Amino acid sequence: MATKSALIIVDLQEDFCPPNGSLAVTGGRDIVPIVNALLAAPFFDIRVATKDWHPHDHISFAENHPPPNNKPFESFAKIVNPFNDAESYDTRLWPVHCVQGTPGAELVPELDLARIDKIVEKGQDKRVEMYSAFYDPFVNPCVSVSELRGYLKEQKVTKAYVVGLAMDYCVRATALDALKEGFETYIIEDATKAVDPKEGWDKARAEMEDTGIKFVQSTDIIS
Ligand code: VGL
Ligand code: ZN
Repeated sequence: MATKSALIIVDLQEDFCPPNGSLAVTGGRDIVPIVNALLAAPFFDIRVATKDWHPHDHISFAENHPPPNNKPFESFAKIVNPFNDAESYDTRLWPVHCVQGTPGAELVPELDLARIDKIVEKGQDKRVEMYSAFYDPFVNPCVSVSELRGYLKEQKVTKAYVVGLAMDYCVRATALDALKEGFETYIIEDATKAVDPKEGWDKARAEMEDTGIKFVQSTDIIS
């Protein structure tokens, strides 16, 4: 089968970037020149950007939970599958971020949008967290599915190169699901940043490498 490579730019949105993002990832905006260089590389056949795209009453927002367990970055909430109360997970709560239609939800304006073939929105269902740009973590049944899988399969993509924000949350989850969906999956290491650049980065990197995700540098692609 012919190789077809997709660049998947995860959540490169204002709310994840300094100086004003509500959930700013340290150095988040610094990856934009590298991502733009990757967007310009003939190496890729398909270029996708994802957007975290939450309703104001999303379950991941700390302020939508009663005290005392409603501290952004610290508190956790239990999320139960609305279709199956035997399935649940604990999830970290965040400041309000990437609310549909707000300036914080916009892709950063420095991004070379003209080269992007497809924008995929995710996280619209208020009942579930959705770090992965493919689907939410519930399986029995899954609650929210984005357009990403269908689009990549329709385009006959075989390799997925994942970049963007944040390495230890949405980049990680998207890459793990890309691998699960049968794509040969890569992280371009210098084109992502972590919420927790120390333990978060190391833990996510080790886990991804263990499952078979490969780590490369942008200079391996743009030469
Ligand atoms: C993300 C936390 C909450 C991400 C999204 O894009 O990594 N992190 N929502
Ligand atoms: Zn989010």
